[in-house]
Amino acid sequence: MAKSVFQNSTIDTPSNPGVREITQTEVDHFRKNGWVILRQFMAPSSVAQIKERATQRMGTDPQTVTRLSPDERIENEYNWYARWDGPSHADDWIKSFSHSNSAGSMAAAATELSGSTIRFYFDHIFTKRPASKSGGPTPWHQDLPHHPLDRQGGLTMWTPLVDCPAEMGTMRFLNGSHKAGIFGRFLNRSDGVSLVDEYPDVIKDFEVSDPLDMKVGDTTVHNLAVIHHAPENLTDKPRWVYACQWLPVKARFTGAPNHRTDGLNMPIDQPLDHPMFPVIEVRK
Ligand SMILES: O=C(O)CCC(=O)C(=O)O
Repeated sequence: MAKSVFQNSTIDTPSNPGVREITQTEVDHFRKNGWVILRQFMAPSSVAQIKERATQRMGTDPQTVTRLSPDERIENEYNWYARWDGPSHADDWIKSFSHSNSAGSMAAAATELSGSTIRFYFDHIFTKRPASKSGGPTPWHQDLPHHPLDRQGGLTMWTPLVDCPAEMGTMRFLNGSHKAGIFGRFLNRSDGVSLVDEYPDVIKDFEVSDPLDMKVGDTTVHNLAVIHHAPENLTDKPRWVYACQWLPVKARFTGAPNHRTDGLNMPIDQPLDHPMFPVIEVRK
């Protein structure tokens, strides 16, 4: 069980960040399966803070927003979701939350799960539309091939900002598939081919995790190399999610194109030492 859940539902500062500590059982599940669900990981008040800021920025009928201007909303790049990329770079409260180095914080949990000092890589808020409005499935894929990183060990924390029953499209994982190697790029393919279409044996080799019903405050964490997908959103409401990615500090930049690293002039083959990607050393 969790060492501590929240004593004070208003905790929302970096020194009191509204995230509980994680348990060894959770670490063991993550290392074995490549993913874990952290029940009641975030204080509902923290989730509410993020949701409120997201709604202000993206609207109640959420639209994709850019970093160019704090007010601008644009046509969704992909029909099935709307996104706010990098809220931590635009909103001080979200930054204080995501960059906290307290003993109970996202960074502390990422450090425990990865077994390494970690670097904040990015965060984003995205909503998947109802299937009736094009909110289709996210295809089977691994995250790592989409990033300019030379190694495994990174992880994503995925936190719904609303209660998210399985039919809203919570993720499914192939248990243990983070140890199977790298299969290629399958997100945003124009031919609709997914990893499982091209490598059907993975479904036989690795068990599919059970559907997850998630409540506000629950978070799934997955290794960037685990094979996963999310079914379509079968409800009539948008599925709001806050996701944050963390890297092992030793990961090095390959120079492959990526909108989050393009133009930052980071040297190839070096760690991603840039103010956008700070190393977060957790306070003991
Ligand atoms: O939210 C989704 O539909 C998919 C998210 C995902 O694949 C990820 O965060 O790696």
